[in-house]
Amino acid sequence: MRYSTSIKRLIDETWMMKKSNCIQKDSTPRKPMSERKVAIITGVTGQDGSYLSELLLEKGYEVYGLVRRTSQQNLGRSLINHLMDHERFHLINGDLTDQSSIDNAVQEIQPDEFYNLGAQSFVPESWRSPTMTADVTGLGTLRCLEAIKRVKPDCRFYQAGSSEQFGEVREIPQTEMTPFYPRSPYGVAKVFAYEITRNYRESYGLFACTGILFNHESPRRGLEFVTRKVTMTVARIGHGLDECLWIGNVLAKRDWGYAGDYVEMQWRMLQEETPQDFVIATGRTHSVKEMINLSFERIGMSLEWSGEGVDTIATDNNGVVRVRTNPKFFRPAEVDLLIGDFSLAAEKLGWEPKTTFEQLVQMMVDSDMKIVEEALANGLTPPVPPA
Ligand code: NDP
Ligand code: GDR
Repeated sequence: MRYSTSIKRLIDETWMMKKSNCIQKDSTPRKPMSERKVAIITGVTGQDGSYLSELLLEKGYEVYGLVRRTSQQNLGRSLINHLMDHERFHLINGDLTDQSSIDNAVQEIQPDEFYNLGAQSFVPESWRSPTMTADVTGLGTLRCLEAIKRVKPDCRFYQAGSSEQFGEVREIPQTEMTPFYPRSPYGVAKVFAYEITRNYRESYGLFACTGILFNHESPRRGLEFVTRKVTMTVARIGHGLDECLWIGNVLAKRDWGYAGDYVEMQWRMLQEETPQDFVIATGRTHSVKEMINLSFERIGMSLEWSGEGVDTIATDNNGVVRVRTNPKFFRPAEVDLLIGDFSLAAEKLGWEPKTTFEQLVQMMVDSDMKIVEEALANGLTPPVPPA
């Protein structure tokens, strides 16, 4: 059975609002307006944008989130609904494909810091919509830099780079010096964004840098990404709503961290004396299969795996098939062994990841179990990951 997107979002909203009530009350010591830092965040409605907004508000910033105009204003903004009443949180309309809207935002807001988190960020979509991905994820960065160069050249700029830039990796683990070899139109767009950010730093002296972030997940992750797809489906199976998880390549490996730990680094990079690019990662890698095993274990099921490639399945203790493979979730080209070396960030920024992979998976399963439970208790339809 399929449920409408609006109902799914409503459930997410209810859950997020309950979880984040404390943030609505502004307990931050007041600073005079002139001393307050002002930040623009693109991609504010996404996973990282919502966490970064909370962080900057806690630090006393005035935060402006750039959002795309939609005909139904509240749909798609569930991750920031709990911030809407905060007196230092504002939205401004704009689109990364539109230079004027970014120019206008920078002109109007005169930001001290600009975090470019907006992107078409789903890798498989980048094969279906390569031109749009290049426009938003690649050229969008150039448009932000142009606006800053022309209107507010002392504004500090953070670019959301990606481990997908490494793709077919040239060395293991990957550092700030590892050459790029992207394997998807998304990865290619991120390489352009990285290079143009470096180029504007070197050509115009802008304080512009890229965080090359490895996969980071959370209960706010989009349902199409593998971790959240797994944890939400496991929660649905745990409540008897589904029987089985349909998945792609379970041998794929990723260096998975917790988004809450990573946004701190986005901020810290802009507080440095000089702009510099950093790899942010955990230095550990796990397969999709391990991630699935841990998720099922959290609801008391252990899995037995058999078969290979598209014939891979996993059964539970009672012989019920709980995982099946669908070739449509395989990619035209996979990336190799992505493992990030975050020693530069550790040395210069005093950073290390706090949340382990096991804690992350448990946090996500528990959160999705709760979302499903609350939806059912309130007669609502629980979220379904996209098929
Ligand atoms: P999400 O997919 O959750 O969020 C993407 C955001 O970009 C949404 O707010 C979306 O807005 C916005 N957006 C999309 N198209 C446009 C556009 N044309 N104009 C303005 N905004 C747009 O991403 P994450 O929060 O997970 O990631 C944040 C950034 O970090 C992205 O750039 C991503 O590529 C990058 N990254 C993420 C990693 C991860 O593991 N999460 C790892 C490495 C890099 P809307 O709600 O309107 O769709
Ligand atoms: P990724 O994340 O492509 O690394 O990009 P995703 O969670 O989509 O895939 C991770 C790995 O899991 C394998 N996989 C599946 N993936 C999805 N989505 N659905 C499935 O059913 C499935 N089965 C197996 C994939 O093949 C892949 O190997 C994320 C995004 O946040 C990017 O924006 C970011 O830049 C990178 O992380 C770092």
